Amino acid sequence: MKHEKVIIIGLGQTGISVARFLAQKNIDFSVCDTRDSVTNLADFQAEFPDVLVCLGKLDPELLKSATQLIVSPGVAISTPAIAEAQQAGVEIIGDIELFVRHCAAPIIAITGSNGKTTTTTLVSEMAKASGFRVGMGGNIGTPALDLLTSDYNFFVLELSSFQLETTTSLRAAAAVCLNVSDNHMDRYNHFQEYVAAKNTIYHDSKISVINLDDPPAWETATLSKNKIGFTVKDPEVGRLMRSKPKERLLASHKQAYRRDSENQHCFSLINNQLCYDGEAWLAIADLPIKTKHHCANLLAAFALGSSCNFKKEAMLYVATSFVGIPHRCQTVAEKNGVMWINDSKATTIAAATVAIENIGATITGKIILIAGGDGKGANFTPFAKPISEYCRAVILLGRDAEQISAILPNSIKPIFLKTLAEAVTQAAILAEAGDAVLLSPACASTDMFKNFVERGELFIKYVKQMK
Ligand code: UMA
Repeated sequence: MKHEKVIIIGLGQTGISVARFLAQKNIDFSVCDTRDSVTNLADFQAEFPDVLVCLGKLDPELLKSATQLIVSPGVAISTPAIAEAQQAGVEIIGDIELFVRHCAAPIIAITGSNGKTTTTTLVSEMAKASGFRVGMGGNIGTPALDLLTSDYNFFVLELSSFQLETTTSLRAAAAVCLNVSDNHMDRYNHFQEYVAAKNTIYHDSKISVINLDDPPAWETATLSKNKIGFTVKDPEVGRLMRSKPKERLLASHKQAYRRDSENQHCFSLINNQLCYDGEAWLAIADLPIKTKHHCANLLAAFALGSSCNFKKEAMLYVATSFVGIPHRCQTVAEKNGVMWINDSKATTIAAATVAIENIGATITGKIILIAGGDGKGANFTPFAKPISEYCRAVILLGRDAEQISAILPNSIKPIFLKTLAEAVTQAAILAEAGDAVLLSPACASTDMFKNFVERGELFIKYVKQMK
């Protein structure tokens, strides 16, 4: 038998959580990172003085000598040295796979191109309000393995497509893929490959929660026996659940709800009320955030919570008191009749589009948009529509500024600037009473900032400094 040899790939947050976990289990490991230098190397070596760390190009022979590679989400498993090792029989997993192999409590798993952080937070708050001890983590920030040190009733995990690619045994108690739109096209050959990665969240899940408005997001879920759908577009679906329980949801959603399913229900919007199988739970008027996009996240959270026996009153309490999370359409200031909104977390065109449409529809004036950064290979063409509908001016920053400028309508002349501070100053000059200045970059931040949090915090700082 080959002696166990584990190599961790990546020395970011994930790699360190894996290292700590393995050390605790007395399992030997070494670490590789494809970068020539990593900022936390000294700290890592102080904590793990005996561990071999290799930086720079991955050595295929070294990887092939391992029995298992634990690959961080930021590293593609299609990287030639990793793919070669896999072909040679080395097991390739990620931190989430390691987590599920060692976790005893049920997992609520959430993915999607947009809304996953909000929904994960909502579900976690609903679990707490229902009296459960809950560990929240994954892509949302706390690496999943760091949660295993405490005793929880539930784990609520936000999972990225990268994390799902290296996870085969998830078996969630309840799972949802909220939606799928063009994202991370620098990591995938085509959209379908990205959709497939997202949909693996449903494999062997006990209950699959399905967005009936977004067919790519429910492809694999149709195989599950127990399903709860949600829709903000089709009130008929909700009504049907009440009136014809035996023939629930046929017609338009035939594929999502197979007739042989054992258990199928639906959360929907009917006459501005959030409903369960056609019965009103809550009015939109009672929510602090009233956008359709937020309602969709709430309906998904209700569906996940209901499938895990959360208390209805607890879920309603969280829904009516939730005011949003930082860096997501966060109102930072109102000055001279102009709203200043920080949506730094919008790293995709779809997320920025939702923000532009939601905000554009509620203000009397127009939007001054600050966008740009690392577009991750996305095609910006669909970004033209929301911009031409709702924006007065577009200020562009970062690596892919030129690419965004290429899709702008003729009526909008792009303003290219070098720093976020300059962008805020320029936006203040352009904005008129009734307008909103919106930082919603549609791009990742890493070409100019440490992360989207730093980008958002700097935006807030510059706005607050303005007279
Ligand atoms: N990197 C290399 N070579 C390596 C290792 C990493 O170049 O050998 C680069 C990556 O390409 C990336 C950066 O280093 O640019 C960080 O990658 P990582 O895998 O080390 O990241 P972690 O620090 O472990 O953070 C990861 C998630 N990051 C990514 O998936 C890129 C974090 O999600 C997550 O919070 C954390 O694990 C804990 O689970 C962030 C993210 O941007 C928020 N996620 C993407 C998204 O939401 O769109 C998927």
